Amino acid sequence: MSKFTHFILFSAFLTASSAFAAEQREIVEHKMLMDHGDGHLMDMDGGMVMGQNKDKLPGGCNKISEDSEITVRAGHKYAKNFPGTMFAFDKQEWRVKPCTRLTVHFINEDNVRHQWMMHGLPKFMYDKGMFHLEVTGPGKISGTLILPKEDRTYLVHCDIAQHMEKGMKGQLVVGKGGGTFPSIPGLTDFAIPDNYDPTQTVAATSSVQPVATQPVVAQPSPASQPSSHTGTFIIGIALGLFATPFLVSNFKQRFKGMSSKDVVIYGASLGKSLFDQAVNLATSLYRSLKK
Ligand SMILES: [Cu+2]
Repeated sequence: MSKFTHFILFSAFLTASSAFAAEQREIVEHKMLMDHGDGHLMDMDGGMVMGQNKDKLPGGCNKISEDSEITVRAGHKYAKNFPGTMFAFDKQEWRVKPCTRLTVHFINEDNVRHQWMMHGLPKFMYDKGMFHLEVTGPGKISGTLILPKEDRTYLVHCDIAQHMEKGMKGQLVVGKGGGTFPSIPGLTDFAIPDNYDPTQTVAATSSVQPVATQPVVAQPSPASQPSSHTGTFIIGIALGLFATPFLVSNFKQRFKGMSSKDVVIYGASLGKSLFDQAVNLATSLYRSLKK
């Protein structure tokens, strides 16, 4: 190989390896957390655990049924699996037995803040019924809680503005669970389904009950009330059909014996007055029809 070929190959290698290094951002593990009491731990680098509970048994649990660990990854790249989303967890559902002591290792692979926030826990044990892991990424944080005895499905989401709406949502099922949540990517139907089919818009508008949050319903549907544009259009076509033969014979008579120059001058002035008359006629006709 020539020196030049070597140079090209070496440059290509450098470019590829630096791009790879940029993709593989280092995950910082947040281990040195300050304990603020009541299960609230945090550090000064964007790591936080709320609702940590390693030993208090929820009512109905005589003992810890089992120790379990899950690793949850959060990041923009996991949204690729779900069209229309921007953020996601690597999984959308986790299942544990009642009275499990669960340790969650939460890895945020993005350069922004993400959370793994659980709702609906008994409030006498967990402040606001929440267990909450948060890390400004890229980083890893771990926390532990003990789940109640009841079969129940708990909402898990990231509470940073718009992250849940854009896909970062899941559910933790204890035992047999109880119900499910809408709009969990790949798992449950969206609460408000997207409709990209223009032919279905009319049907959807007439069948769906009016909802304040759907502005499309506020417009009158074409079937129940013809729009003013349609009315004007029909009058225009009718005028054109009736007026054309009349105008043609009229012009033939007027232009008899005139030179071409005279025709142009006459036509220009006639054109304007005809146009004005047509507009007046159409307007009055439309008004009378509308009454
Ligand atoms: Cu987030």
